[in-house]
Amino acid sequence: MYSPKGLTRTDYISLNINDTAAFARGTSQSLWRRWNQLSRFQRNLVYFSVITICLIILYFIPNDAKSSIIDKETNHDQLQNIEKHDKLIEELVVDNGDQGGGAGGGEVIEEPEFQPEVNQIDDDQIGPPQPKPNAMKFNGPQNERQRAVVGAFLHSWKGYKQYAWGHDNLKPISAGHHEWFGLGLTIIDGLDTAYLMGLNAEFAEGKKWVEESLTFGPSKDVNLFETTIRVLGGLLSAYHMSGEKIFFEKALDLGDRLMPAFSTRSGVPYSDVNIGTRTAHSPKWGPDSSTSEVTTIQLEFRDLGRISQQPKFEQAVARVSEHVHHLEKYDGLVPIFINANTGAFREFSTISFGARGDSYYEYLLKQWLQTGKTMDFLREDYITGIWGAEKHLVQYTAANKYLFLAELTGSQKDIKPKMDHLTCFLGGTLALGVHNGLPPEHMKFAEQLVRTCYQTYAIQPTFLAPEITYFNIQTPQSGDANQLDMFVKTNDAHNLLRPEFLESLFYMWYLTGNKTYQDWGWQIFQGFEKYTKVQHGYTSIGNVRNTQNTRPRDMMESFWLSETLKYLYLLFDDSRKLIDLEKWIFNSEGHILPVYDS
Ligand code: DMJ
Repeated sequence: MYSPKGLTRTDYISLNINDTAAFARGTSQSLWRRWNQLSRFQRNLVYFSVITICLIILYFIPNDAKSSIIDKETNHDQLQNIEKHDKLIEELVVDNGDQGGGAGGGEVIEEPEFQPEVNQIDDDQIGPPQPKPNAMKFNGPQNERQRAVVGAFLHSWKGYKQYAWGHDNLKPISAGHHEWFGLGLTIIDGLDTAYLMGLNAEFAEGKKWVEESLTFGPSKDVNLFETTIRVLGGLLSAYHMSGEKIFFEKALDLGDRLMPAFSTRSGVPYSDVNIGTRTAHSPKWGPDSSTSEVTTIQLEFRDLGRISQQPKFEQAVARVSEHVHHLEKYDGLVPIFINANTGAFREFSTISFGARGDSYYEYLLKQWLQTGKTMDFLREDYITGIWGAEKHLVQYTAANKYLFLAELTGSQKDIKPKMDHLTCFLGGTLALGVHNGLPPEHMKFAEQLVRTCYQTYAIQPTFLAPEITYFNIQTPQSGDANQLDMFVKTNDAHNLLRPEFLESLFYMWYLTGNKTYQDWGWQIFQGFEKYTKVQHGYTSIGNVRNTQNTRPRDMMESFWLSETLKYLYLLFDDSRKLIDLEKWIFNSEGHILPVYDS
């Protein structure tokens, strides 16, 4: 019997004679008796009726009321984010209007009405941003050189469209295709370049393919880094430039599917992930991930996290950067392999600003810029890394004092006097840093490195650089006055249509206004036109050292469209205003992402 604490027996008796309570109890007891007397069928009938009535009531509550009950706050944040992004685009459109000249110069951009959508929220996924009111507007080529580059893009696109559409790469000689991940890499890498060049029809073709044919299942094993910089970066860039929602939706789907790569003990991702089955693993060739790969995914995942309002993307990659920040380094320099499970660098692995090391340094600077110069540890690590490079890697040729960055190998950190073409990105990155207030002496470093990289092209009869160059640093005992500064081994004499040096020339031109950089780029473009252009596109070649025997490889890499031709087009932008470097940042594949305040 119920006996409330603190009440006397007398109190209880007086309550017990309350008629209402007795009636209520009596009524409920009799209802219960009647319920027990019902047959099973009758009880089921009652259950069914009650459920049906509830469902009818729910159905007639207005949708708006439902969604505001679900998540008022989330929608508010999301809209704020969209407004901020729109403002950025708006400012850029105004900047481009200043260019004048050419078709459509200074046109007024029409703004479609902003239609916020609600009711797109489920457990894990906040609805994507809405169709954007502003798209960036470009007027197409403004001079002969830009027109020539657009011609190269169209020739490449045409061959790809005809013989390799939807596949990763074009084989421009045999008129076939090459598959790597099966993600239509050339389309996605080419989208924002087409947009930048004002090629609306080509952009629309690519968009249609993304809408109708780009799928990520059922089982696709991909490299996390390559897929992030090319596909995720390409989709995000296309979204920011065109405002077309489909690119955001695909990027969000892909980002989600790449996330299992981060499920390691250390948080350092595995190199490979199956985006269909959502499982991740180390590369087939060994237990470790490449240092540059795990540290060159941050710009893209951060951007995706910001525009989707899903912090998990940014958190995953920020954790990697913080982890690497805390690892012991060699005066800021990092070994090129890192283990995803232990989170430790592989002992005695090579130190290099070339393959597997390069973009670690690039993304330190660019992440700092992307986050409005608020993440100090990235800036510090970048400055320390450059200082380490000057101290340990910078070498000069004996004959003409050409500066280059050597590699350090083995436990003794022996100097290997070779430099990958990949290292030629660094001149542009250094210049970008100086432009943003980093040590002015970095500019001297940039100029010297750019001079050397130019030589790697200029000394070849094809005017195209090899993949790897070796340098003479010893003064010959014989006192040979004709000693060469650099030489190329047979196996390193290929040119894959790579962009790094043109990327640097673009930054040097944009940030200094020195036309020599444009002229150098034009000379190189002539080399590509003469020795890599074939019937259905442009091909990588096996030998830059002999114009009569270039050994075409029948392969057009997707970065030819996303980077090489884009940087050439921007290098020949006489206004130096097409892309505002205060507001946009280029990812490692040449895709364009917005700079945030923090
Ligand atoms: C591109 O995919 C990217 O630039 C990457 O960072 C390095 N390699 C190629 C181009 O050479």
